[in-house]
Amino acid sequence: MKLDLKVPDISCGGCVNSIANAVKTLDANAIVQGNPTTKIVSVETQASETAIREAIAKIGFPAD
Ligand SMILES: [Cu+2]
Repeated sequence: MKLDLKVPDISCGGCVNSIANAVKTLDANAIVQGNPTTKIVSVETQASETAIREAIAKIGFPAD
């Protein structure tokens, strides 16, 4: 499944890395790409959207 999430609080590559690490605790094979300018984070994963949203909100990056 591929998700495009709008994550307003990302401001740099470090934020994207933090999100990638959180997603990878759910799915080690997930592919995460984020753009600090557009605030769009694309996630390719087998994990559910709900689980992804919870995991990233927990580390301070709630998605719209
Ligand atoms: Cu950052």
